[in-house]
Amino acid sequence: MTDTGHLEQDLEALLQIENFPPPASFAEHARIHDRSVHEAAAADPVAWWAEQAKALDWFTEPTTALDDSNPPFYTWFKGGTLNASYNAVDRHVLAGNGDRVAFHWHGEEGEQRAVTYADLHRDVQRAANALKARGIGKGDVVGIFLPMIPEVVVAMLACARIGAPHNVVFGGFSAESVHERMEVSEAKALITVDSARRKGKTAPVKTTVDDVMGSLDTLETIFVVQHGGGDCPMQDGRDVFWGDALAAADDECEAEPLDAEHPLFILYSSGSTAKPKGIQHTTGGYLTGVAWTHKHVFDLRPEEDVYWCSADVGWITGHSYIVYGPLMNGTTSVMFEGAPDYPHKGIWWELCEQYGVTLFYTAPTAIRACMKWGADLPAQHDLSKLRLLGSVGEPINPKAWLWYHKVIGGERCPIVDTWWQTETGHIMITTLPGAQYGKPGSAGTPLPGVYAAIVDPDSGEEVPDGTQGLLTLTRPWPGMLRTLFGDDDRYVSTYWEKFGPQTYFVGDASKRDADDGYVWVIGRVDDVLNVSGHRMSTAEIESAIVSHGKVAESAVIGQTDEDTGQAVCAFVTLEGDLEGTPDLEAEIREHVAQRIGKLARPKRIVWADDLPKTRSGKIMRRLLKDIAEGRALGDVTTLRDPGVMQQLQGKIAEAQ
Ligand code: 6R9
Repeated sequence: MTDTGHLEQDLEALLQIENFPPPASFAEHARIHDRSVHEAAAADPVAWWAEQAKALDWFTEPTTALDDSNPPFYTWFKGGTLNASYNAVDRHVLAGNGDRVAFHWHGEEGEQRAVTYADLHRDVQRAANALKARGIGKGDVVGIFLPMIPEVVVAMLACARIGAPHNVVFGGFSAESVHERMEVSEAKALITVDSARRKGKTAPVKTTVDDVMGSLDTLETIFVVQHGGGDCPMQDGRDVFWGDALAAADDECEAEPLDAEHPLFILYSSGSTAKPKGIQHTTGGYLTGVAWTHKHVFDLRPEEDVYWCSADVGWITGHSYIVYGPLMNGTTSVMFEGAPDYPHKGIWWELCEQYGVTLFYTAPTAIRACMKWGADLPAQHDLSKLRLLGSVGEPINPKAWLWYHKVIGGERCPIVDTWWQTETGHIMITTLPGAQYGKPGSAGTPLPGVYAAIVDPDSGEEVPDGTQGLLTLTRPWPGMLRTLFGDDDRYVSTYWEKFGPQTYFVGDASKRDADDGYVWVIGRVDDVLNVSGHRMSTAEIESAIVSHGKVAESAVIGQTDEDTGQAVCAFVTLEGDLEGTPDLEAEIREHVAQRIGKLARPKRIVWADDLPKTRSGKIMRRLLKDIAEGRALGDVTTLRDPGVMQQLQGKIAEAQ
């Protein structure tokens, strides 16, 4: 029998196992061995979190842990002042750890840079002074649109040092998305790059940003990091090379003492309307949450471990578990510029071997891609240093969990499946790896200090164990978002109206096992898609499609997809009697890439003469999903014109 045959058989056998207790070799040395931490937190959650806040260096100690007098506008650690960049860098240098590597950066073409805490300390101070020199100060929003290079960390920490909230936009988004996010956040400066490298090709970034940025008068400065090379026109008075600005800047910049509630950053995320939400996080609570979870969920030993989170800094996972969590704890991390399949499909495992990675954190979609590429690629590398694996972004199917466990983890690494959101700031539901078993497909239990309930959508009452309901969080936690940038009303209506100001509405369906309280997160209940662990809004993609001149109407659904979890499938009706053609399909896909970014391009476009609508004119996306996924149709009698469905079914049959 082939090796693949053996592996299939082994995985089938593992599928029979329900629980995977921490391997003895791991549990012996783990930071936490039992559930006593959960119990200690339950005795007084607020006091317990206040205790964890002591892991940070405060300039002034907080006086009140939680102020819940005006729900849902909760505040944490009032009276305290601190600085995120001081906690990320200065205190490690002051403790004599300046020579410790913060990031082993690995470039696409194999370049290597070891960035120490002392390097960060120097560059962050210079960068902070460079920002100040351009009139940027406390409270001014600074946009960051950079690839995975060490400068992105320096830029974020420099903003934090002077109290300028950063607004990072994922490098895969289009220039138009950057423009929109800079406009709505009234950004005063943008830090971007000349060009970005992707799989051996170099794409201009600065020139595309220039094409759309002209009309923004709040934006006074564009800093340009020179990285990918190529032509880079600079506008007099507005544009400055990052390297020149740092070289000209003074190398000392005291970290500004900031109120615990001072906004550290805003990060735009997709919601159920076309307008992205500016999720706003603060300093004291957020840092407490990311520091505790990073240390205990990953069982981190900063002196020994080499940690790698494969996300992009442009997402919340990057903010919390590439930048702030790891740096709070003085971690040595790997940062990789490139894609998982460039220069070859074994590059991740090559890097794990090369840098001696011990803790590895990635997304199910990446694991599924690696499964496809075959177990012989990781087998070519020595992965024996790995001792813990993590997963985030979407539910992990048991088969992928087991493959990860067996092929990457060599059956000796616990897997932490971490459930959380941009809004929650840090991990909320998972297992503490030395204390709880892993159960493939279930994230685990709420962490100490975190409280969840699964409720009936109508009554808001808790559903019995084993029954599907809506996931809610029932107590405030320090890393929670504080509002949506400039839009308190939308903050309240999105998260706190459905079940009242004490119950945070998550937007995910879930169920809980009776015997051990493990939570299974099933997926979104709103019009939010999850493609390769990236959150996107159906409304946002629809409005991009409809803005194409030949399109009359569009409905977007997330079609279940073997590789990416969900894939964007768009039903499109055209203007007049235009006919759908492959060229037009390509045009629409390109149009969406322009408007939002490549990641939002529909994988599939279905030409429709009409869309199924209720009598009140609402598009029935549920029916479209049934059609796209080849299911029998449910009740169509509420439709204004049930004939539409037959026509669509005919189209789908034709295409297959
Ligand atoms: C961190 C992050 C949040 C949504 C969330 C849920 C899904 C994330 C998950 C998971 C099942 C996990 N999600 N982690 N579902 N198991 N371990 O991904 O933030 O981009 O805001 O997405 O992702 O649906 O509500 P974000």
